[in-house]
Amino acid sequence: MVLPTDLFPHATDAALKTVEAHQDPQDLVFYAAWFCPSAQRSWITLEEKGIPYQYKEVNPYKKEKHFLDINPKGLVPAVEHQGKALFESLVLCEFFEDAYPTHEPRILPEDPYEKAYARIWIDFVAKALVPGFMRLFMAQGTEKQDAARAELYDSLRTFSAQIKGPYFLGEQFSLVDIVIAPWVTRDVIAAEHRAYNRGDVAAEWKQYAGRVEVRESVLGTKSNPEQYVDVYAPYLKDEAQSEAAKAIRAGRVIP
Ligand SMILES: N[C@@H](CCC(=O)N[C@@H](CS)C(=O)NCC(=O)O)C(=O)O
Repeated sequence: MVLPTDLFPHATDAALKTVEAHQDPQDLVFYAAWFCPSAQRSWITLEEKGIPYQYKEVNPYKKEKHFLDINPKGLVPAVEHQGKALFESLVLCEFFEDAYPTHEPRILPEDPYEKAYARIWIDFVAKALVPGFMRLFMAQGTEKQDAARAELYDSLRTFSAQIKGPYFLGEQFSLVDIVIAPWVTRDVIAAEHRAYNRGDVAAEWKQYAGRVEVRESVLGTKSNPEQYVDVYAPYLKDEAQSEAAKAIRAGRVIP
């Protein structure tokens, strides 16, 4: 078994090219792990907006002191902006929007109602869809896997019923799309190991997922799918020891 501390050390494919293009020192240092779906959200936002950043790869499982000084929770993603630290993927996405107001496109609507509406669905992704995918990955035995898949499909159908198209809010590629994009990128693992099928969820979901996964910022932050296998193998055996996996197992909210 590959221990989390021995994970493949860096991004590959298109994501590696993006990393290589962001090695020069900048005001904004982005600490990420190539395999991390949370980090990919913030990374997609940086790429969408063309914000100058320096990419630094971290293995968050090593809990090195330098990184704990930046994020005491020891989780990626995190940033240092003009020497000050911040973390939490969603907070970072909103920080990029606020701290770089001239960098288009906006990822949240300007209108207060529309913005609040977007946040309702961002919250839904965090509370229903992400734990739903993780529970399906971690479920052992046919009965539990069937139940987890049915629960995820229910949540995905609730989400899909609100997709305006082409993206969730309509023409604007928004933070709602960004928070679910890393899981669209990884749902092939559920397809290969847990009988998940986009088309079985809903035609709207299949079409939407197909559009999100080919967005340039999503492709540009994606590593070779083969490299994700080692990362997810322990989840599929319910042996993962990440903070998120421990929380799912204990029925707690993901940290
Ligand atoms: N709520 C956090 C979650 C971040 C997170 O769980 N990151 C994982 C990698 S995908 C991590 O750093 N794991 C290290 C660990 O669990 O010890 C966020 O959205 O930024």
